[in-house]
Amino acid sequence: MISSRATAVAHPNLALIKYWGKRDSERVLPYTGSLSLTLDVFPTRTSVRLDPSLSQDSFSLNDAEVEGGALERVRAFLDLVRERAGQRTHARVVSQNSVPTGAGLASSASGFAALATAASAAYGLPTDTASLSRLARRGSGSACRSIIEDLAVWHPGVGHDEEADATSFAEKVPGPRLAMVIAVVSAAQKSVSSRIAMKQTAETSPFFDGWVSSTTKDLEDMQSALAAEDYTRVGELTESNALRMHAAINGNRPVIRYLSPTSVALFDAAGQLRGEGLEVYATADAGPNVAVLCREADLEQTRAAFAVRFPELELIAARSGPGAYLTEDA
Ligand code: 2P0
Repeated sequence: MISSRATAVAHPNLALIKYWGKRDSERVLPYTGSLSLTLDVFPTRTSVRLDPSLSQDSFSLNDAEVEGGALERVRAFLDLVRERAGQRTHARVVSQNSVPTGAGLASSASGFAALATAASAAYGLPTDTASLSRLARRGSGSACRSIIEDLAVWHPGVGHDEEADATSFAEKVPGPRLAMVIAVVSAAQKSVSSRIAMKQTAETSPFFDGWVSSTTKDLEDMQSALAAEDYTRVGELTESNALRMHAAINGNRPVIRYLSPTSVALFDAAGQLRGEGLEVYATADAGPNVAVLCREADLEQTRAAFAVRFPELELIAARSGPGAYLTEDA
């Protein structure tokens, strides 16, 4: 049924096997598959209301009107939705996002997952998870994984162009109960966006080919480890894949180095805690914040262990979260 207004909620995800590099920028098709945990913290709530009186889409985020590049990205996304729906009516988009924007905590993932879900319902597009995931991907690659609850694998898609577009989406995979402690090293906007940095890695880093081939293998191994509920192997692959992504990024020109001395100290602390019998593993996205992977049963102990070692840092405990869902209008 077509309703002219819909509201959706989505949560961020953090990748255990990272997405870094697009083989098709227009369709947001990655060089490799990736795999993530959707979290139960920092939801984004977005409503889309069709309004025939509007000559352009408008977008407010956390009660402030958005202009510039972020607005253009939302408009381009809604243009795609309208093209698919055969409609021309513009929309008012109102979003509340509780993740610190640009802090390397994947605000674009929850944002475009919520927008894809609300816009699909408002414009009458299919709302099954595969269709929503394919659509969310066009807004931001990692958003396709936030459509899915818990553990999600994003398939890179088969072939090129339309065939690849149709086959690149995320779906749920089984695995053990996982959780994360996110150490907020800096809540500031990152210096270079993922979108720009990953393009530079593909174009300039001599390590990019190695990143692609080893991540393809890491993803296969990760899916086997998750299916076998082999937590140790899951953790080892998670930490190693993250460091390989940063190694590839460190080969960029002009230079980018996302990890700070505190980030590196957090990786060291994870290794020390493993030595003391608490099995935790570190990962980091395109910024200095570090997420520490643990068994869900160890979440409070993990947070406490990092609070003792890093009393100055904000530590966020996150469990497995839900996929994107439609909700009542606010
Ligand atoms: C990931 N990241 O797998 C990786 C790890 C950051 C580091 O997906 O250009 O915001 O919108 O497709 O999804 C961040 O990239 O990039 C990201 P676009 P996106 O989570």
